[in-house]
Amino acid sequence: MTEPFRIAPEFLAEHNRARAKDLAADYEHLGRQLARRGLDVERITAAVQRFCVAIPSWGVGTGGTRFARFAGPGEPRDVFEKIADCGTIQQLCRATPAVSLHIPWDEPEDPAALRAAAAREGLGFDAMNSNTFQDQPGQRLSYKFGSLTHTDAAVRQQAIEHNRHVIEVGRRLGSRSITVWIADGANFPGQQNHRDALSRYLESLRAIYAALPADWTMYLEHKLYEPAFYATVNNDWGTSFWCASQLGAQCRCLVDLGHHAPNTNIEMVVARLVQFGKLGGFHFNDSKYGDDDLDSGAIHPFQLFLVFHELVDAQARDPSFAPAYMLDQSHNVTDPIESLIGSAGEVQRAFAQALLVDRRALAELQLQNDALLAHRALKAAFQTDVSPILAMARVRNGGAIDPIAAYRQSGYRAHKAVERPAAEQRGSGIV
Ligand code: PSV
Ligand code: MN
Repeated sequence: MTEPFRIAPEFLAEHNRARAKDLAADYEHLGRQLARRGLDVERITAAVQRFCVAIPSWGVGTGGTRFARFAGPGEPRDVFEKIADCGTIQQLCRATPAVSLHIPWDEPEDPAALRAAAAREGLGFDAMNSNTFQDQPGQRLSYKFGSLTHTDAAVRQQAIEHNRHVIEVGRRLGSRSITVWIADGANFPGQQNHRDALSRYLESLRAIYAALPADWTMYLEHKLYEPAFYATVNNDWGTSFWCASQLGAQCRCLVDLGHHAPNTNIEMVVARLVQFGKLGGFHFNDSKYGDDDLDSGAIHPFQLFLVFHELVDAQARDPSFAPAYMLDQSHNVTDPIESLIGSAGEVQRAFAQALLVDRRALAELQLQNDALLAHRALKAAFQTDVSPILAMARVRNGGAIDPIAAYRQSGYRAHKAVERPAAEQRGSGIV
């Protein structure tokens, strides 16, 4: 059997060589502009070089809606091929060194072999994701009416055991966290007792929490609606915060940007969770109407910047503050690899822009109640084109100056289309 296609280091070096002069000029120009504002471009580039966002294992397969899924050519057919695609993303953008695995969609038969394959790609494992929102083939009891909050203790126990199993798989992969998202809720007023359902949720979470290794974190992911359209048990950050507080120090809240009502002030949700010591991580994506799972920064880049403004503020106050970042998107009409490379770049961009905020000047303007100039202080940072910083950070980390162009020119997808003849449709594409 021939070896699977990989992008050659020489190809990447040539790509960068052809663009190095222009990048140097743009970077130098931006550096001079920033210096006039009292900012050291090298310090910002170094921070961007350290910035990481994890890739979900399900993200490299083409997504779908409840209407259809249009499979792309050369899609990964198993978890090893998914790891290879994640390796390619990391090779080009150098901001995505970890994969967030979904069990059972990407359950490895041999976790040690998967861990070794990931290590060969320079990848580790980020948070594990459990799945009690679907019934799996051969599953004993159904989650149709809930999992961790089900009225039947036997169903709850089955969902608890699944989560404990996910922790065990994660331990063998070198992961140090689990994200729990449940779809439990109600479609009709009267269908569930809201208080009792939440009590059952907490009780089940306690049983999972008890199985957490001492160096692990458990993230609770809230979601306003869908698939439960009337009421979801863990529906908002307040509920999530209360549960995480009840459980203890190893439990924190995870904010998925798509899991809020339209127009929710998400940066304030972030600020509150940070202030209360319970902000654990993010699922980045973008949306126009609901949980659209569009590419990060595609619709609301200013909101993404404002979220990072809070995060950079949090880190300035507490250097140990280090939430877990992951992309959680569904790529329906694009090549998932291109979307993930682009999205990692957009998240990095928001981070870099937030580093440009003159925080001392902003604090002074806030004290003076100068609303207009305070706002403009944020806008000055947001409106700075930090692209040369992002490209320089990538290249210094060993990646591509223009990763999407490099990916297209490499012919990676065409090679995979030959190597990976279309398999039957898999459930893991539809997220
Ligand atoms: C739910 O909408 C969610 O955001 C959760 O993170 C799931 O694990 C993921 O999407 C995939 O369905
Ligand atoms: Mn999510």
